[in-house]
Amino acid sequence: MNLLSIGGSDPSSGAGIQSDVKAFAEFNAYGLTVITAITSQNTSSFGMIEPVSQKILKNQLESIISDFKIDGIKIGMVFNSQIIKTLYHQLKKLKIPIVVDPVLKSTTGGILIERTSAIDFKKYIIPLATIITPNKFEAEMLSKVKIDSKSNLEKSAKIIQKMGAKNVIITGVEEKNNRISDFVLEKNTKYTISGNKIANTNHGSGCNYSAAIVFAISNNKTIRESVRFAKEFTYNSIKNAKKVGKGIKITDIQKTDEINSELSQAINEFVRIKNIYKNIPECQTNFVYSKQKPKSTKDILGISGRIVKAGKEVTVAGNLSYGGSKHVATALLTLNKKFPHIHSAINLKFQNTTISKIKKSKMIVSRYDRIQEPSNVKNKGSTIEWGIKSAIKNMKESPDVIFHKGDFGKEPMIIFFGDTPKNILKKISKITG
Ligand code: PXL
Repeated sequence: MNLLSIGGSDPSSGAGIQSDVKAFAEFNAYGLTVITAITSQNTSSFGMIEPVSQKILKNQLESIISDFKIDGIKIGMVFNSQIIKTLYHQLKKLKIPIVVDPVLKSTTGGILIERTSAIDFKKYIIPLATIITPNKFEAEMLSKVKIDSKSNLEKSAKIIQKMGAKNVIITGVEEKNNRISDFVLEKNTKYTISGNKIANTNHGSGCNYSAAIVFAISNNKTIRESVRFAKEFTYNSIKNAKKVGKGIKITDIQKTDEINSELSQAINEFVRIKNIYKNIPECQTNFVYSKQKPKSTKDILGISGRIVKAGKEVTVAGNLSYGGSKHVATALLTLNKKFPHIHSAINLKFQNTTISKIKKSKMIVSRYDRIQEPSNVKNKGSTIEWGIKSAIKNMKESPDVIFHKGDFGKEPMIIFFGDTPKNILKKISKITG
């Protein structure tokens, strides 16, 4: 996928086209750029702005449009009327989703559009927008409505939609309880999507949001899905913001490592297995995946929370994090010491029918008996470590499954082990399929 960012250059790479190229790369999309203006700024202050000439702007657009299949366009900083009109004439004929991020001011105080160009911005740029993503301040400036109530929020969005934007998302509306929400006005519907707020001043979050929106919408996601995706992406980029310069932090993208993406994919597949709710124990399920040579449970990725069942529905409650699982991660850690190729594990509900299916499919099974647990171990609380050790003591080959039948007040349990989460899913298919 090729995405085009049209906007200003920010030499600190926190915002503008540099930030978009980073975001697009994170989505595995190819980032094209057309520069409207060059800013000089850092994390503390905003310096000069020099818009590019109409000639080179037009030439940049022609070069890119004539060569690449463009899947989506984001328009950020446009600065003046000459740029606005040139963009309009080049873009009006294209049938590509366009996201307009109506940036007016930088966090450090730079004015990103000339005052006298506001009318042209409304006349030429807003009608190009498949989606426009003003923050609360920008929505107030564009609509001239003070957003101090829910009805004024809607009123502001409606006024902007009337200017010609198909869909309006007013971002970053503060709520009570440390929540922050986006108000969405589509053609025939309106709704609010809220999320947790992180209180920190940063450079780049608005750009990340609109970059994520253009990626999602160009990927045929609905507006609602795109908003959810952009919100999550932006939240993570703020959470992971780095103090790179001497001033405010710059948003950064948390790279999802291979372990993370393989485990999340496997978890998504797991919860969709037909009737899998029957295999979720009372104490719920965790699914873990370890780095090479784990030294402690901190090297093992798990759900800080659980895979839970509610009726016949199985969902993930919590996020993936290293050290997120104690119990299943300790079981894996113990097994990995003897069988270093085993890196993944999941616990499921003990059922005699499951055990007989496991035996029938010729998987290697071992067990331990909690009743035999020495009292000094019981008091120290490392039952699982003791259990796994005793189950594998005499084994030459690593087991696919270890189970125990419980103890007074302790739920019986089955744990599957495998090289990778995918390998575990394959083993589970033998008891569910
Ligand atoms: O975040 C808005 C923005 C967009 N584009 C450029 C910027 C900024 C904020 O500083 O500098 C070039």
